[in-house]
Amino acid sequence: GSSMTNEKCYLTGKFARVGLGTRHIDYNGRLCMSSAAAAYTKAFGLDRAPIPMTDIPLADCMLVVGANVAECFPVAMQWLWRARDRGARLIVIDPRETPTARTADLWLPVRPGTDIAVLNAMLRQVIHDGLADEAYIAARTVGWEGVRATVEPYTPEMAERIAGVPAERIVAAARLYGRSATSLIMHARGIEHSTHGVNNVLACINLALSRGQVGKPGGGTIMLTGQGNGQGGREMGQKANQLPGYRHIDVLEERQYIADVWGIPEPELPQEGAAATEQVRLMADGTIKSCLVICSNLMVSLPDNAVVQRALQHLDPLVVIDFFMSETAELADVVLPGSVWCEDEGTTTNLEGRVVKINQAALPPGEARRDWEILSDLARRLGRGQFFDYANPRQIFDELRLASRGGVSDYYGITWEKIDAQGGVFWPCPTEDHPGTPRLFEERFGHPDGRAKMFALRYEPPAEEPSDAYPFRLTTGRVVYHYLSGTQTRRLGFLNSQAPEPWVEIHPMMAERLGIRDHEMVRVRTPRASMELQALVVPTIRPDTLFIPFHYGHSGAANLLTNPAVEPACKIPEYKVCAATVERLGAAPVNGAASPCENYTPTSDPKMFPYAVGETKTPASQEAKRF
Ligand SMILES: Nc1nc2c(c(=O)[nH]1)N[C@H]1C(S)=C(S)[C@@H](COP(=O)(O)OP(=O)(O)OC[C@H]3O[C@@H](n4cnc5c(=O)[nH]c(N)nc54)[C@H](O)[C@@H]3O)O[C@H]1N2
Ligand SMILES: Nc1nc2c(c(=O)[nH]1)N[C@H]1C(S)=C(S)[C@@H](COP(=O)(O)OP(=O)(O)OC[C@H]3O[C@@H](n4cnc5c(=O)[nH]c(N)nc54)[C@H](O)[C@@H]3O)O[C@H]1N2
Ligand SMILES: [Mo]
Repeated sequence: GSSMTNEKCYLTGKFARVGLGTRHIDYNGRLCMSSAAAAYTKAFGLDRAPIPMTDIPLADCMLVVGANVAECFPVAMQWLWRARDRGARLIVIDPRETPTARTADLWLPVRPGTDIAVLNAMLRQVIHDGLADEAYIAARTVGWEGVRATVEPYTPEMAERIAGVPAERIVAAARLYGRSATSLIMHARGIEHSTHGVNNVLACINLALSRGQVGKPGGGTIMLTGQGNGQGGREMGQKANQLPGYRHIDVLEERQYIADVWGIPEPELPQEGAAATEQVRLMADGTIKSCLVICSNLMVSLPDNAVVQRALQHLDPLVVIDFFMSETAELADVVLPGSVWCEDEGTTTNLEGRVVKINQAALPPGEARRDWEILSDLARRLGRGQFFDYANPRQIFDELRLASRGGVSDYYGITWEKIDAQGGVFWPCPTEDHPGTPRLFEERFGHPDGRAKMFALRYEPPAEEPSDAYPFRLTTGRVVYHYLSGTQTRRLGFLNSQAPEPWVEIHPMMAERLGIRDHEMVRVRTPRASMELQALVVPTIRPDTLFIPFHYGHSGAANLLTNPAVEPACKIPEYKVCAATVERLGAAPVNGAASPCENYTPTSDPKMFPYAVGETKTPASQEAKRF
């Protein structure tokens, strides 16, 4: 899990490979933003946000793609407000009018799963308006000719047909973005939780590169990283294909380096294992016989829940290390009470790539123990104690510094003292006298030739498209009140009273067509399962789209419904779109009946587009802050 400190993430990877000797270890970032990580590695040769958050106010235009910034990134939101106070323009691409979209100059309510069409059309418009930065493109990128040719057919009208966003709005967005001296694209899970997640992110990067923005203060792209340690968690070697320092598990020299740090012969170091989404299948068919889960609640977070439950019940034993009795712990043979971040010392790496220090504020209560002590003791019982002889987390950190040395994410020059003295240190930081690297790519990108790569991308539909039986597109995600699988927030009085159970958001027009009233119980069905929940009739969602928050367990888990299809390379699930239908409880199923979405053209719907293009809302900060 990436909610753990770097020290714990590092130890988990080492425990699997050295303590247990298994190649099957993976982490929950696979479910989070592994597509963005893959895209940044492909395009830039390095997977980290290129600029710090303090750069955001330098932007003249912010394009937010598939991110609910206000509800999910309140810290980053402060910087967004500062940019707005300076008059920066804001464009939001999201099927829902989120609190951030509500304050935007332009909202593009995209049909879930179709962003590439809009992004390609915006790039085409930038080119046609003569706004592409040819000098930058020639000097700093490769692949431009292919990109230019591929986006040419993506007229605004074609994008409108695919994505359901009016052509004039796409043109307006391209011009607002393209004419700004400094422009910043921020993206999150709305485009990354997709079977085309890698390409979706690459389409954002193409656009930013075409305007010469990447490597410039306040410009380029930022991936809004999820989880407490979403960035550090993917650099420490918890990933099926990766060793600490972002080293590759299939490159001999990199294996040899880590084997030396760990004091084992290289051939003993296991090879690449299965991704989390594949492990489920291997558990179900008996290939994987037992499992240790630390810091993840798979019964809520993995897609197509019924299959996950069957897979976990196959295991002997299933062991869970958690500080709360999660839905996954309920199925376990053994539950070991572990530690919350504030019961331990260590570091995390935030969404900027800044390594920060966490200090212990409390002791683990009762029989609970620190996670690193539990793992070290387990290793001892397995006869591998000599590799896990740590007196405290600082010793683990010092070892991980060494393990990351010379790697892409080089922490070698970072010490706990330096973190305190500098208010955090940005990796790469190769030596103790190096100050760290807040801004990347100012001179060169991470690839050997120093250039960024652009990729020619075509729109391809999501794995599951609406049909007569399932006419809606269902998307899932977050609300401000709950955190991830909800284990930590569903027990907090105020948060729970605000959102005690899940609901489905539906547009008033569709609710009316289906005879559904606000707060009435409905049944949502997908080809996998059905669930009963309250309808929340809201004008802030596309009429052909439904939304369910995923923070709940058991019969309230949105992941009963979701599609287990994954992106072919990085294996991230398609949480953000599948086909669904909704009906009043008690109403007969309407299989085959006329689709409620039929004959509906959102682009000509005044309710969806209450204000005209050009009626911008900037500066809006005072009004906006009231959301
Ligand atoms: N309150 C709260 N904050 C959190 C979390 C939490 O659980 N609760 N979780 C943390 C974690 S781990 C993460 S990963 C982040 C996630 O942060 P976000 O990615 O911002 O959150 P999501 O709700 O998953 O999805 C973002 C938006 O994508 C939109 N969307 C859905 N489908 C599409 C699509 O096809 N295209 C586009 N353009 N948009 C689409 C949704 O309507 C939603 O508004 O938040 C972090 N912060
Ligand atoms: N349908 C749908 N599904 C989704 C998503 C979506 O948008 N839609 N989002 C996906 C995303 S972005 C993410 S990140 C995943 C998250 O999925 P998970 O990682 O499975 O969810 P968490 O709630 O973070 O689970 C962490 C568990 O570990 C415990 N825990 C937290 N910190 C620690 C620690 O330091 N030590 C130990 N031992 N335990 C700890 C918590 O109590 C909790 O039970 O869900 C994914 N699933
Ligand atoms: Mo996440």
